[in-house]
Amino acid sequence: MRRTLALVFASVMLAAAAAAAPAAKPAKKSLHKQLDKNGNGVVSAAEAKSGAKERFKSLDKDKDGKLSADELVAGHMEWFNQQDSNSDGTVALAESIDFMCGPAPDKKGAGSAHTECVMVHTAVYKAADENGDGKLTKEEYEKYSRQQHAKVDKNQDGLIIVQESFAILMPTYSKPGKEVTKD
Ligand SMILES: [Ca+2]
Ligand SMILES: [Ca+2]
Ligand SMILES: [Ca+2]
Ligand SMILES: [Ca+2]
Repeated sequence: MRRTLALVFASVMLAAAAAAAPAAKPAKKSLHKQLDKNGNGVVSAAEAKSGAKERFKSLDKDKDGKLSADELVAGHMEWFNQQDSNSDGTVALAESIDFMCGPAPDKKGAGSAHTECVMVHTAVYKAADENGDGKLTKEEYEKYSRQQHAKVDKNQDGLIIVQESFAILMPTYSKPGKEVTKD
């Protein structure tokens, strides 16, 4: 089941990446790079928003227009595997930041956005690393994802793509998203 989900997810990501950048290897591409469609080193509010929408669609496996806790967790577990770059089964803060925010930019003007991303994401990471040992385990990440889902989905019928679920889908980029999801 998991394998199938991973395969479906991978093929969706492949298709998306093929459209944007044919030569890129999507599995190793940081989230930051996936979102930064125009490649200027900054994930704009519009880029974060369209990224969240794409992700929502790809995670909504049963296509009911809502994200169940299981669907969200499956997506986050996919992220977990992509973040664990040294394959030791846990995600260190540095691995997580690499994936979410990309490397520190050399492009002028992208520096402050990167600093902001690192700050926001460090807070997300610390909240998820329940025992605070600097190693995020799959269990901690899953637990955190379910808690976040439950917090927003009070009536337990699944999340729809509104401001609140945007913050859960793209926690690191939820700040720019807040400005633009009220349409
Ligand atoms: Ca950009
Ligand atoms: Ca669904
Ligand atoms: Ca690791
Ligand atoms: Ca931990």
